[in-house]
Amino acid sequence: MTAAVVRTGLLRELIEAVGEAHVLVDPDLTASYETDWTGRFSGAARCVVRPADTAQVVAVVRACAAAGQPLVTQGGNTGLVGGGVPAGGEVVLSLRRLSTLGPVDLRSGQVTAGAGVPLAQLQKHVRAAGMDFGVDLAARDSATVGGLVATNAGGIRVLRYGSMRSQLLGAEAVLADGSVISRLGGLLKDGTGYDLVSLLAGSEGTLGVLTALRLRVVPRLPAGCVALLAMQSTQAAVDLLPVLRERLPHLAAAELFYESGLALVRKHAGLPAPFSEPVPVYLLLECLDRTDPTDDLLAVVAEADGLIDARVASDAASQRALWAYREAHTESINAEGVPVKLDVSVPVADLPGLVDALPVAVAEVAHEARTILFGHVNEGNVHVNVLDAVAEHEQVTEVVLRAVAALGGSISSEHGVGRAKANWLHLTRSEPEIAAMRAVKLALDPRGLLNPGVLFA
Ligand code: 2HG
Ligand code: ZN
Repeated sequence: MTAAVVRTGLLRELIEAVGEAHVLVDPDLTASYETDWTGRFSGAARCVVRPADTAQVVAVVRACAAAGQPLVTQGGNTGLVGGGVPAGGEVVLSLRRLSTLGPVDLRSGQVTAGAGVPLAQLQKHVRAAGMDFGVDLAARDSATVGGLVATNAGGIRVLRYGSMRSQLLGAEAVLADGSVISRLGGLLKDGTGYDLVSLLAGSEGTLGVLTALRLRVVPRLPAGCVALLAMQSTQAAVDLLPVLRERLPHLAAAELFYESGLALVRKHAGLPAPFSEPVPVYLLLECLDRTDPTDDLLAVVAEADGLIDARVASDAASQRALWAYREAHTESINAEGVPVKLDVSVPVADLPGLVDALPVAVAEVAHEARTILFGHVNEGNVHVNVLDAVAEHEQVTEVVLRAVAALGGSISSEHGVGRAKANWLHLTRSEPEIAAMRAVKLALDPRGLLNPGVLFA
């Protein structure tokens, strides 16, 4: 720490709040907090503060409020919309040290987790108690529970258990003035006024700092089966959904990807081709149950219209091998270059049309661009990753999000709005809706100190 830095009053107060070792100002130490996972968003932090508990978060928020100092809250820094890194000059409030895990309460089917607990650690903890957690996603080792709630993350099990908000039964949060809301009792019924906990889910750090979460756990389903289907078209994959819903009550995931993404996954993760020939569409299905669901899944696969080929895996290692084709997409794309990432959803009937239209629309505004699509088919959720187009990111964002809005879709399905899409919020939220959201923001954070520039431009 330099003498010039020590002189300012705020830094002295932050050091008093969390200890000198946890106020980082050395650029070598702050760097990993200042750039997002994709490498697209970055800004210099005034400093990085690492509180150990809620009382320390309160002290940090109070000190920043007194100094009029903006804050950016950060969990595992796996966000994809620039919502957890500074734009320049903010204090980064890293919550990774809030890593307490309470006992799994089997009577209520609930657990309390600190905001900084990584998803994989929560899963391990809950599974050790014979239960499971309803949300899973590829960034599980780093993504923290607080960040997942703040962005209302979805992932690969939404069709079975819903998004993060659906797992949330209570929360503790520090508001912009340093006051604390604590609703961790896990009441399943509570009709006393506004649902503040639910409001904080998906608020992207703009309304308060989530410090602990009360979460639902789900039964552990030990018997699984995974199938990778080579399909003739996206339409054929979408047309299969009613059959899956009717005949596979144990369906836990339905994921879509294409040759363009698979080629990058094979190149960067070194995986063999899943089938003898490239095919138009890959559909990955997973069933989870108490007893082996393989026969049911096989029967559905055998009769699927539009099927070219299929691989079915019942043992854990072969299941992981099939999942790798889907889960390695994000890292493989980033290994190729910094992508423009747009996470969108449309009514599922419109998904095939969107998938056909997007690469054409993107090519018109970014001639060298490579558009890679993949996603969660049941929710009509497509991850649009555009490589070689960072210079044209505005135009690319504009054409993609307008196409989605024209179909009545959402410009942010599960990653949040962040800084990346704040300028386009009006495309799928009406003026009265945005006015209501701004009114809430103004009431809870009148000086705009929490995650400025996130959600609202
Ligand atoms: C996924 O589904 C994540 O794997 C990341 O939501 C998507 O990298 C992406 O665009
Ligand atoms: Zn996703």
